[in-house]
Amino acid sequence: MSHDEFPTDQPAVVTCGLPYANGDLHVGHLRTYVGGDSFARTLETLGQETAYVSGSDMHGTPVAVNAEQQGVDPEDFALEWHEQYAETFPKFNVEFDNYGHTHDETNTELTQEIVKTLEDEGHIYEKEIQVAYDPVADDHLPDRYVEGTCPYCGEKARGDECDEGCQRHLEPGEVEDPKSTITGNPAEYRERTHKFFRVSEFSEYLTEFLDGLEGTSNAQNQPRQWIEEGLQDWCLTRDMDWGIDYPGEEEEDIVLYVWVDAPVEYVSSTKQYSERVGSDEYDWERVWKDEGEIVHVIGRDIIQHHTIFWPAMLEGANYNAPRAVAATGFITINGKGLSTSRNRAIWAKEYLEEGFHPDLLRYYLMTTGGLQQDVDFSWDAFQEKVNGELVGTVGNFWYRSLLFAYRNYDGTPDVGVSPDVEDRIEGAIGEVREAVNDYSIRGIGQAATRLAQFGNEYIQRHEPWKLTDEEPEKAAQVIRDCVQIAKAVGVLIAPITPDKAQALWEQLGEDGAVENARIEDALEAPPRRFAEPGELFEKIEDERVDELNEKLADRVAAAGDDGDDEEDAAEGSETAGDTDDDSDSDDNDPAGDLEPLLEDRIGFGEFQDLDIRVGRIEVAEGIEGADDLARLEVDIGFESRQVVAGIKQLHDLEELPGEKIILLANMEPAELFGVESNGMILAAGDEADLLTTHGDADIGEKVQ
Ligand code: B3M
Ligand code: ZN
Repeated sequence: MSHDEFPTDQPAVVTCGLPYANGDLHVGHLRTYVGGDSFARTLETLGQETAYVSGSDMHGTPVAVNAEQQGVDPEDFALEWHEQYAETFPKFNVEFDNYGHTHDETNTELTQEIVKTLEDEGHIYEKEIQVAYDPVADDHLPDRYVEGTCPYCGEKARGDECDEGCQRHLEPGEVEDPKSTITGNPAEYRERTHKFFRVSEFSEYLTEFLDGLEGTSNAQNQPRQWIEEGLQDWCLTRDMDWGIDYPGEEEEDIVLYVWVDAPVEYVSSTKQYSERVGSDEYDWERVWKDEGEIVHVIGRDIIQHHTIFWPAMLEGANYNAPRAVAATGFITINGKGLSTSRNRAIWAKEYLEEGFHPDLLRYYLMTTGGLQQDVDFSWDAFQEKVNGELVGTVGNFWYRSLLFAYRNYDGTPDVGVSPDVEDRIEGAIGEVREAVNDYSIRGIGQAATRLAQFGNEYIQRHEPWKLTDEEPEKAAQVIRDCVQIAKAVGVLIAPITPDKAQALWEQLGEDGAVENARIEDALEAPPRRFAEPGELFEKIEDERVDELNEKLADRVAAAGDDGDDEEDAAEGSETAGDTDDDSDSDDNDPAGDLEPLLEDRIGFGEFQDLDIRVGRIEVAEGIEGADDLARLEVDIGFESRQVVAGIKQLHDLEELPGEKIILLANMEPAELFGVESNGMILAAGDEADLLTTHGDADIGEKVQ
């Protein structure tokens, strides 16, 4: 690895955390895979030799538990999901150079080889430890087969991770009050011999490694604390039969811990790519054993694995060290944690079935928050982003400049680009370079959108339509500039919205694929002639958003609150940014799972448009057929309002009459389960803590 700015002379590999092959993909996954894809594509436009790889994570209890629940063989189960993932990613323009899986021969061999090297180098030893055991099921209970309390933060935890609390990796035997997830019985601890990796001996190496590590700040900083607290050695084996055998111990009923073979797939997948294209074109060994630039894009819940265990393994086995770890934040849906069991998720399949173009979601996910921030998805915000930035700014600029050029000049006017416009485009290219080196994918998108915004202002300011007759040369110049800006926006935005950029490319009469263009091509003249352009983005109408919101609300309501946590615990599809709504904030991240603050400020006038009143609940009762909804009658001074609120499970309805609450009174009426709602009760937190006043504010008073 070098520490030169991208592009460097060494080949790069961008990897993405492997999804466990155990359930449908959703927007939480997509955020990370689209992130890696956009980043790798941008590196390529900068001229950096890059491979983008990942694969399905087939082993471990996340797969075994789910397969067992369905009564199927874990291999068949995982392979089926793997195939589905391999088909789904390209539908979102996530184009891996290689997408493998951890159970194939390449990964099995390479994992065993690496473990063997670690052993030969003296980094592995055997130790007797206490492992959880279910006496009723007569089985050992590795990882997700056992649940209990985290010894560090006291939250409910899985056998190998504190998924709902401090997010620490837990070693076998650590979880307190262990309970079997197979039978629900208390687990016993029994003595077993296991293999350990001397991670503790790498503390100094890792401290230095972290000093040079690039990526997001959470990945650079969190591990320092773990090192300061003292690193524990890492148990490499598990008592189960689904997984990769410990080398030389094929007969034993233990396998390697899933987190040993999973990251090795990054290497295996790169190797498979090399073998396919030939090592002259891309040499995996140069990347992984010598001097390549390794960039890991992951969900923030697996930082410890990528900044402690994995770099120690690489170092111990004489491999190259990662250059960067970029950890993405989580996704919330309408401000609440994405929860697969509660069906509060936007599923990949569902999104496509709704007929939206994948590039719209890509743009939304990549530009809504910084990589490491949590991003909220709502259909309203999606509509706003698409209509405002893609339709209103980018699409509008593309269409109006190309149409004007086509109608008046049959294509690109035959003059050179103005120097100040060239400068502006160069500035945007500089912004993209900077963003890549900051691992800011949002910065890449923003550079493109801002350039389109500049284009719109430019055309508006110069009003070429007024110049065509009187000052034809000036008009031609303005349009020539705009066509160049349009092309530049296309080149810059291509890593984020590849299909849409390709469509523009074709409208401009360019040959080949925009994905093969280099960033400097943004300054190259487009072909002299092109055909009549069409509009590339379409507005999303309000009715469509209403419909989508309703579908989502109904689906979440139908899943009810009985979408049990146990199912969540076994689902394990939290690769790359899924979180359950009841997981607490990360100790090291003050913002934790809080919805990110909005950057857009509003004026006082806009606040005044909200008619927020003090009210008093008079009646509170359940709504038939709706698990979560309550019908309330609220006195707001002038009148009594009927309001539907999703608080049935969270409050004792009988206790509510008489409570003072705060109501948004001029909310558009909505009908839920046949009951009209005429306002919105304000509440905060997962338990719908109802807002109120504490002094003399009268019923009906306006909140200001
Ligand atoms: N399969 C998913 C997760 O824990 C896990 C990632 C492996 S990356 C090497 O988020
Ligand atoms: Zn914990």
